[in-house]
Amino acid sequence: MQNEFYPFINLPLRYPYDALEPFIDERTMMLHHNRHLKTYIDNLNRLLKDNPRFQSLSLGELIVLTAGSSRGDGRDIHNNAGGVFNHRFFFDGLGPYQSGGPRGALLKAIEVTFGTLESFLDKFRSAALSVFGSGYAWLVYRRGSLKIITTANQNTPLEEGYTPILALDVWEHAYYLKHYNRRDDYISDFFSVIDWSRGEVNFLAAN
Ligand code: MN3
Repeated sequence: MQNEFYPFINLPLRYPYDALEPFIDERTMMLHHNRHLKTYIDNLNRLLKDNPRFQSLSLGELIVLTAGSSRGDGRDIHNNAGGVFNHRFFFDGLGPYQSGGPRGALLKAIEVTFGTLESFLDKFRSAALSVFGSGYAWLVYRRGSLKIITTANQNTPLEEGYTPILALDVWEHAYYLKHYNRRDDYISDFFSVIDWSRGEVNFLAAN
């Protein structure tokens, strides 16, 4: 990922806003990237401008260093840096519809951990549905094994020592325009636009 250091900029997506149609609509992608993510980036830059001692830290270092801050700029830096990391990671893992699922080493690891790809997708769906309020479902890797976890709000797997492989944003803004409150339908659409080649790259880098 580029632009890991202050000042942060809202990098363009790897694909046009309408590339995920009809699964994720153009307007949702535009607002999600150009309003929601942009706001986290602007807030983070403003906070770091006021806290120069943090300016030399990478995005990941900022998240880990401020984890557990319950108030003040530390908490705000954590929330906004998490918002930047999580959205970038989520968007980067999507792509135009492809019929293929995971392949190679990642498919093998999924089958070892979850039995079958279908079983993994079922468990991932359940985890994503279980997030109360706002947050994310993740496929993560640590010490040789895969795991499904959820994080609340803009917390990230990084502060828990996990390497993320795949992310799903289940904040309502990610699906409300198309699906209203039906998160389950959105999860089905998400499964159609996972760019598994990105997951494979993340998995190989984590090993
Ligand atoms: Mn979001």
